[in-house]
Amino acid sequence: TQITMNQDTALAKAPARISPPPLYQVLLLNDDYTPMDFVVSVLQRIFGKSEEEASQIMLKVHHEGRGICGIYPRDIAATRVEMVRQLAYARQHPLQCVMEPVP
Ligand code: TYC
Repeated sequence: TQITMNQDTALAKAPARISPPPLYQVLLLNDDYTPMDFVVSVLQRIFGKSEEEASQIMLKVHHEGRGICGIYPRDIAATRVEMVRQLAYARQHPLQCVMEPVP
């Protein structure tokens, strides 16, 4: 009989180790002009927050200067930042939305 080596023996590779996608937090920044109810509606429409949660995040931004709207893979974070900017631009509000890598 003949003994053969196959890929599971001599040529076996280490198992592929895949890493999860890098995550980004999307933040709103405070300003003096954007109406509170507009910020709340953005948090509901773009980030799927309840009115209560949206109000809490808006007030946190209002008092602390910035607040996290959500944490997403890069493309989803970037799309939501663009959507917020588009809504704010259309209504002529100075609302700023940014994304940054989760530490
Ligand atoms: N500071 C704004 C006001 O007093 C409200 C506000 C909250 C603006 C959150 C931006 O990201 C923001 N009307």
